[in-house]
Amino acid sequence: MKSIIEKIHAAERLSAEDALTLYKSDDLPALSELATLVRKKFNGTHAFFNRNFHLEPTNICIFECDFCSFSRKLGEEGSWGYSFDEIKKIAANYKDKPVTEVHIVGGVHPKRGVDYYCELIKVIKEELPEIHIKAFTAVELEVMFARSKMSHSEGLKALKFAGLDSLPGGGAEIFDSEIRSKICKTKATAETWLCIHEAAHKLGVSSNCTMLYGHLEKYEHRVDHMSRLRELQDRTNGFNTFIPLKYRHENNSLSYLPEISEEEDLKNYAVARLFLDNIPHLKAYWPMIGRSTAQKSLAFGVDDMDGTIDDSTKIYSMAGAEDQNPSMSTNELCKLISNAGYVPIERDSLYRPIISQSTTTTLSSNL
Ligand code: V47
Ligand code: SF4
Repeated sequence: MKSIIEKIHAAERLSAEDALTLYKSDDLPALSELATLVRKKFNGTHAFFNRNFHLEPTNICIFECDFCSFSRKLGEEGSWGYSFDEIKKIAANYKDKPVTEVHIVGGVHPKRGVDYYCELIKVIKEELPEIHIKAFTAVELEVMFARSKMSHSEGLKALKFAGLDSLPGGGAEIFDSEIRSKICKTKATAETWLCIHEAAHKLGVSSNCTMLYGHLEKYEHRVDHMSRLRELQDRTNGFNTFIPLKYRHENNSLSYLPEISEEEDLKNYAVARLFLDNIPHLKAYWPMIGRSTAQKSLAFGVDDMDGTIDDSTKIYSMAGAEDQNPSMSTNELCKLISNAGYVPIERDSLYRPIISQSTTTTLSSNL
């Protein structure tokens, strides 16, 4: 541990072995102190949030990931698929609201190709021309590109032309092929996931990255996963933020696994902050981890709380997350952040601060 602490103080890169040693340590106060040192180098005392909503156009999916509580088969009870008219109405609801981002992910539908998704983007941009569209996991993209007989680069160019602004980080799960084959064996491989994000970065489309943890994987697999992300980031610098996603165990085929403890969640955030020395932000996605742990995570390297959400996502509530109708006002987000000792900053999707009248009012009433 001593040599790792020296490396961190000297801003030297940690090895995979160092990360494993950190994972095996139970010294949470030391991990908190070290991760805070590094988060302050990246982001000072700022902690970010945005005003966003999610759109999950369908939960119909050709895959059967063991950890997924969200997907249904075509025609199965509980499945949904919005028409373009319905999507237009959802977007129109936000016309007078100061949201800056829509996050679009869904099931991998058996029939839809690139043209469909270009049209979907256009429908939203007609209603909300200024909104940042962060859409489609690499898993969805692989299938839609193959269906439209397009290369990764051709498909991404078409979506970018239609108005796609960035990619979310979903679908990465855990890259190790043995564990991946046990929890989501038929969907995009690790290599494909990385290849699609690399192609996006080369086209100037930045993205996020995630890691699903707390299921069958071991610490070694998490370190391998983050090593592959760090290596790609060295080459492209296209990742904005890393989002660890804790496996939630209700209503899916891995429900027999217990969920891991909050201490393990906080440790995971700290190790990620210390190991991923080239990804500027670390996000605690509060609808998945819960508000209380998200707030604590600010002392373990996290600098981003995601956003207001507006009760627009089902992925985590269906998997047993505490918030069954996730939504937070900017006031609540600011309070959560300032009560943890950080300065709340509203950001856009590329982490540029947004200073609006309402943020200034919220900030001054919370500081
Ligand atoms: O890829 C599915 C995860 C992801 C469960 O980019 C589960 O800003 C835990 O990637 N327990 C999709 N996790 C969501 C996602 C995301 C979320 C928030 C922000 C961003 C971003 C991206 O959700 C899937 C999978 O890893 N997931 N089921 C579950 N039972
Ligand atoms: Fe489909 Fe995504 Fe669920 Fe896997 S995680 S079954 S790809 S919706």
